[in-house]
Amino acid sequence: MKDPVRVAITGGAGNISYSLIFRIAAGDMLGPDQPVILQLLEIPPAMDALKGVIMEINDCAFPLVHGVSGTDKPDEAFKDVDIALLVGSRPRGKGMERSDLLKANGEIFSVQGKALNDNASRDVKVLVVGNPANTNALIAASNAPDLDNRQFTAMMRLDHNRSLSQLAQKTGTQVTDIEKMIVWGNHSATQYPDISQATVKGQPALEQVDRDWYENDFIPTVQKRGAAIIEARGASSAASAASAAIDHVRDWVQGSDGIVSMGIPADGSYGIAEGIMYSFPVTCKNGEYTIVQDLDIDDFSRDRMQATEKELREEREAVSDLI
Ligand code: NAX
Repeated sequence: MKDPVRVAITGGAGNISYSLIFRIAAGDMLGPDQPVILQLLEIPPAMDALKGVIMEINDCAFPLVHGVSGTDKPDEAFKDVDIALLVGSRPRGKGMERSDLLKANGEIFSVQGKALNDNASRDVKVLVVGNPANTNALIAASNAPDLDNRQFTAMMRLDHNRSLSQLAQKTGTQVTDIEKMIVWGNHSATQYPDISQATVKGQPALEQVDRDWYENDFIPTVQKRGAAIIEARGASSAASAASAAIDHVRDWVQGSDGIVSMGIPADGSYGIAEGIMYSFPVTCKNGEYTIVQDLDIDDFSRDRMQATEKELREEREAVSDLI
C-alpha cells in the first residue's frame, strides 16, 4: 500500500468542494490505489457546515481516506500537504468593484501563501480555483518565497474542457477526437480559446468549422459560459469546476495525454513577459509541466493573447502592495 498523500482543500464547505472532495476521496484525482489524508480549511462562520461535510465523508467509508480534519487555521490545514486546492474565496458582493474583489481576495491568498510557505511539503503542488484565480495564484506564490513559483498554478481547465465540448458538439465528434486545444491568458471574459492549432480526428479544426462560427459563436460562448450557467442554474458552476480541478491535478501528477491549458508563471514564452500567471498550452510528465513551444501564432491570435495579458497586468497593478 502506498503512503497517503496529504491534500488540503480550502472552502471545504462550499459548493465546488461538495463535489470535489468526494471525487478525490474516491480516487479520481490521484488514482485508485493512492490513499489520501484530507485537510479541510474554512472560515469560522462555516465551521458547522464543514463538520457536516466531514460527517458525510466518514459515512462514505471510502477505503482510500486515511484521515480527514477540518480547521479554520491555515497553518494547520497546510501542515505537510503535498497538494493544496485553494477553492475558498470571497464572492463579489453587492456594489463591490472588481478592484475591491481583487483586494479582498488578495488578503486571503497572501495569508494562505505564507502558511503554505511555512508548513507545506517542499514539493507541494498548488492549484488556485478561487477567483480571480490567476491573480490569486500570483499573490499566493509571491508570499511563499521559499517555494518555487512554478509550484503555484491557476485553474483554466474548466475553460479548456468547455472548449473541447463546444467543438466536439459542433463537429459531431467526441472530445477524445480533439487534440491541441488551447486556452490562453486569464480565467475571465478576456481569455482566448484558440482552435487554430487544434485538430479533430487528425484534421485541422478550422477546416471543419467556418470562421464566422469560430470568431462570433465559439469564442464568446466559451468566454461567457460561467455567466450562462449562473443564468440557467441560479448558481455558479460547481460540479464541472470540481471535475476540471481533478483533471488539472491528475494530469500534473500523473501526466497528461497531449496538450492541456494551465495558468502558470509566464516566462517569456510567446512574448508573454514574467510577472503574471497566464494560461499556456502545456504537457505534463513525471510531475512537471512544460510549455509547448514554437507554435505559429497568427495576427488574430496575437491580438487576443495580448488583450488577455493586458488585463492580467492591470490586475497585478491593482494588488501591487500584496506581491
Ligand atoms: P462557495 O461560496 O459555495 O464556497 C466558497 C467557500 O469558501 C465558502 O464555504 C466560504 O466560507 C469559504 N471561504 C471563504 N473565504 C475563505 C478563506 N479565507 N479560507 C477558507 N475558506 C474560505 O463558492 P464555490 O461555488 O465553491 O466557488 C469557489 C470559488 O471558485 C469562487 O471564487 C468561484 O468564483 C471560483 N470558481 C472558479 C472557477 C475557475 O475556473 N477557476 C470556475 C468555478 C468558480 O466560479
